[in-house]
Amino acid sequence: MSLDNMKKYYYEIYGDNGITDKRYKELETIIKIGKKERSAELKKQDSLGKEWYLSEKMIGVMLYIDKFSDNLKHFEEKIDYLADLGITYVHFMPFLQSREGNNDGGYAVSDYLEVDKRFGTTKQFQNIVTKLKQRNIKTCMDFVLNHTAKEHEWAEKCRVGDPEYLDMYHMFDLEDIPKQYEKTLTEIFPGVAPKNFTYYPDINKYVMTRFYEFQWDLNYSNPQVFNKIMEALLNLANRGIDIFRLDAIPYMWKALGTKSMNLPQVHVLLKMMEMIVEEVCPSVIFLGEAIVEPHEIVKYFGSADEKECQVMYNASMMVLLWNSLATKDTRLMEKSMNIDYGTPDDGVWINYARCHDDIGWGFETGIIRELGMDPEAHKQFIIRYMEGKFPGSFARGELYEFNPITLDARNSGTMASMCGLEEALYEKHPYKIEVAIKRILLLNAIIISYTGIPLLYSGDELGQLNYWDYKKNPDEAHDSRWLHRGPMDWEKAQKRKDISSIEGKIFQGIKQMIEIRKKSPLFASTLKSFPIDTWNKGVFGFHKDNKMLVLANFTDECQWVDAYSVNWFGLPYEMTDMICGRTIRLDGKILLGPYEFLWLS
Ligand code: OTU
Repeated sequence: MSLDNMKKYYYEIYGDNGITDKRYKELETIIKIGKKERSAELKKQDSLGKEWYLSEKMIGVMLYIDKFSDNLKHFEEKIDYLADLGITYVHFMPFLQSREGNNDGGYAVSDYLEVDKRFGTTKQFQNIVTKLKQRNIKTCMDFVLNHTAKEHEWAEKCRVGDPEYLDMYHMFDLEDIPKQYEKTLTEIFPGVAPKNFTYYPDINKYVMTRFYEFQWDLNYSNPQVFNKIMEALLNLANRGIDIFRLDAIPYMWKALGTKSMNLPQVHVLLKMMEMIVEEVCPSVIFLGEAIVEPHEIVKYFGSADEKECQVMYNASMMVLLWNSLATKDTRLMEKSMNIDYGTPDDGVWINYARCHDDIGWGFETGIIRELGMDPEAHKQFIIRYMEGKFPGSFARGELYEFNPITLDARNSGTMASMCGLEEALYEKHPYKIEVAIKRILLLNAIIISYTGIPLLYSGDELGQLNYWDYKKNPDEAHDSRWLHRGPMDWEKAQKRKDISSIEGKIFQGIKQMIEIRKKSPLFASTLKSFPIDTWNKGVFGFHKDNKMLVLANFTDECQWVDAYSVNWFGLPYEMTDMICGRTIRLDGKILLGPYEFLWLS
């Protein structure tokens, strides 16, 4: 494959001039070195291509090295635990060298090539990657490419006016341009890090800082930034990384007078990146992190002949799952998930219920109105519900980025606490405990069975509760996302084999579903899911062609589903639940207990 198209794009966005010529030559050298340094073993892996990501065997877990195993050294001892659960890819949260003090959980990288000393050494990481490969577990790393820590060497050189580094960030002498930018930019962390620029009196300059003040936005309109980031990426790829989670991609390109989000140039950058990966390390894939409107998210899969990311986060499904639990009404989920935004056949969704971030309530407001509800009132309801303040709420969470003027907010909390386990344990209420476990398994049942790659958030497989102690840490107290970033409780993990324990019920329940998934091509990402109107708003249903039917009761009461609502998709007359072996006839009525789900084939 040639890189002609990449070159064409490069000159298109950087202009046809002497500087571009120079930078393009540099990039060619970076690519050449990348190819040369790729080991024979990795080249062998490359020869098998990247279709592996479509397999039903893909099951991910995301974890913080320090929270999970203290450090890399101890991580090795924990691989058995992950393998026991059935995990086939591990997403390591940011672990590269990051700044001291608050570093946004590692999202303020100060060196792209070194592992943070807090976690261990680069060599230890290398060893882990090899160990994981031996067990057929893929390695995914967070690649923070929209910004670096202000302590990164590039930023420090830029700060002192080194001409080579001057334009690597968005730095201004006067306030006029920042002011113009502010007119159209939105605030990402309006509470903890308002505004998008920071003034540094020591250098008398304004720097674009869209996230935290210490996260300086890279300037991708400078080809040197693209080159340096590609150099780092290829270097890491050659250490055996299989999946790069590309952080905050919507923000990579900035332009005055725009929201500087999802701009067309971002797509050009990603296409170029993908072309380079195809050339150097074709078995590597990109997982794009773009928590934006669904019609914008799908664009990050790229086009049929020019790919961008192979995998994207299914943020809508995540939000809709929680909405269905809180409202006991699955219509918004069914209708929203039925919208065809044009996901390409080989574009795969990461299906997840919780992750390290907050939950932002992005809904299709048109559908909410169609259902006779007011979108604003509805949002207020869900925010308060997940916080645990709405009367009758089982959830225990916190607000994130609460805006006292608009009352807008997002929510933080662990899966178990937001599914009612925290409240139930506090009340020592056996029935409530059982029901909370059922909710947890229900969410997992959907993310494991719906087309895509299920991604678990470490700790959720044991029903880990909120970590309220984060408030004692001054670097974290202001950011409620730390509520669901507590340390792994290995004592709880010990109980996972005992199915009379809460941990055992959750862990074994999830493990069983993963085992079933991995054995059946019905769960491959090539087989699409289609949500169904079950004529019962409490029950979510979907089918996969005429081969599989899933029914899931999102209420705490028994529900009947009229088989006629689902039996006209060419499904067989008699189907068996893959989980408990129950046989269901698709005539008459199907009874589902509280939060019960059926995987029928
Ligand atoms: C990401 O999230 C990470 O997931 C966060 O943990 C980081 O703090 C952040 O980037 C900065 O590196 O706004 O609320 O559309 O939603 O990039 C989380 C993408 C975020 C953004 C996303 C960002």
